[in-house]
Amino acid sequence: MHTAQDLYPSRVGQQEKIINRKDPVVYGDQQSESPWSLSPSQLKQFDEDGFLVLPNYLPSLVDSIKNEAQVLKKKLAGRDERVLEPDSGELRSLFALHRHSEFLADVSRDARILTPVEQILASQAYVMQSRLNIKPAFKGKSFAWHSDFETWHVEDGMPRMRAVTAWIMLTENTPYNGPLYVVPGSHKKFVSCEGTTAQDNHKTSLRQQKAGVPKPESLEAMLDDKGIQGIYGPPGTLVLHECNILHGSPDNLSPWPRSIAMFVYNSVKNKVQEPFGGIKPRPEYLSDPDMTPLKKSTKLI
Ligand code: 6CS
Ligand code: FE
Repeated sequence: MHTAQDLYPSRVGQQEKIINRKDPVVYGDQQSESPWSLSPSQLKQFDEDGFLVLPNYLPSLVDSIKNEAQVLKKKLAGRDERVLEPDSGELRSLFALHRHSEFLADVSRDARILTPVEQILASQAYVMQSRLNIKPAFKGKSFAWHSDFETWHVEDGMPRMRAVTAWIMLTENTPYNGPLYVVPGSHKKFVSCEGTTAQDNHKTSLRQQKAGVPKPESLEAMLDDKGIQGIYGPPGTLVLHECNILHGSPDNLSPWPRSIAMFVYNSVKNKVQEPFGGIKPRPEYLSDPDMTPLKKSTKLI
């Protein structure tokens, strides 16, 4: 049984409601000498919008990440880390990049990424989850509107909103190839969703999420208020994405894949507990129990 107070109850059989965020967004605003620190205006933008786009930030890593992804696809053949598209059976996502590839573990520690992440979190961090989202041409299916934090809280036991996702565009992200839609400012609200969570929900939710998806009434309230913004950019663009921002993406109807590599950084001060949804913890490839703080690396620079 869970003993910690649940500040963000969701899928615990109650009526759906929208509540206020109870945690800071930017935990510290320290400026360091580092060339990769965010400026005060970038921190302010992240605080207000819940995301920040750094166009063409890591172009030199793109080809190496793509090559490594090909190796990992083979290495992980037949394993649960590979998640398939709902209809076509094409590869949709590949999880635990940092656990199966030294190179991608190096990318996760890259000072160009970890400096702004630690700045926002005002602490050291570890990679709780990493994945490749492939969004294959024509066959890549949508992701329903959701907050990542909602899932990590209910299914993984992440207690507070103190995590940031950094994702790197591996192909151009355009309005046509199933881009990410975000709701700017939505990270300051929390949709406490209806329903409950089935054991092993993750076996279906990664192909098509149903639990933890707000009802149309809640979505209308959030989207009408704050609007929708698509995130576009050339390969090598880095996006910093607050853990509770409402987001989703449409099907890819184009002949161009929309592939990204994504690393979820949880603060070491935000130790995961038992899942708040009363289910057993998800497998390690979805929520890494190794909370050893990452050391920034300049190896790839
Ligand atoms: O399950 C997860 O951890 C992530 N994946 C999906 C499809 N939704 C919630 C969260 O972003
Ligand atoms: Fe998500």
